[in-house]
Amino acid sequence: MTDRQHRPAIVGDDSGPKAPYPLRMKGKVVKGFGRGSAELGIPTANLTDDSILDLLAHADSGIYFGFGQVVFSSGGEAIDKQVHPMVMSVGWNPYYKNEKRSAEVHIMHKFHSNFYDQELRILVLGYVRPELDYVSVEALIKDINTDIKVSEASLARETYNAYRKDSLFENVN
Ligand code: ADP
Ligand code: RBF
Ligand code: MG
Repeated sequence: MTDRQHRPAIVGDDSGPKAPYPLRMKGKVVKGFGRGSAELGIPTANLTDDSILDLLAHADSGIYFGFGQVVFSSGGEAIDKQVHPMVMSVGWNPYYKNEKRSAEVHIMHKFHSNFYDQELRILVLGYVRPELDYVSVEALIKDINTDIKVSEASLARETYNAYRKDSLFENVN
């Protein structure tokens, strides 16, 4: 259906996030639909339903950008505590015809392992685009990869990058 050729390389006001952003949330990472890595090659962490209630109340369906941090309760990456750029999809996944609105987060970082059951903290700083239906899974993957580039470029501005030090995040160095 949709195959948009032209997309802006950067989104959000240069002077920094505008209301209702920043939106903050934290929750436990739970199992999703098992499609992210398997079909798209892009893992997306799902949060528990209760941790996204506030987000769903403020955010339309669509794609958002910001920063995320996994707070590992134990194990090898426990000392990592890094804050990474992230993209988040909020909605019904029209391409897959889901029956429940959900939020899933792809973090732009190569983790050594899965982090189910760990705490994920998410700071949403802006909106990228509406949720779309696609002719093919390839077209969806192409747009997600553009979302990742657009989000990284948007977050690199100092007015956004400064939010890495937000009080939401633990032990930021
Ligand atoms: P599910 O359907 O259970 O969400 P996915 O195939 O979408 O499964 O994979 C998501 C899981 O992969 C996350 O819950 C997390 O444990 C792990 N993961 C590893 N690296 C990342 C990453 N960079 N971003 C998001 N999740 C990741
Ligand atoms: N699903 C859609 O049906 N339409 C979209 O426009 C869409 N955009 C996405 C953008 C990003 C950045 C991510 C991470 C996911 C997006 N998805 C979209 C969700 C995708 O269908 C989902 O990750 C897989 O179904 C795995 O649950
Ligand atoms: Mg997923």
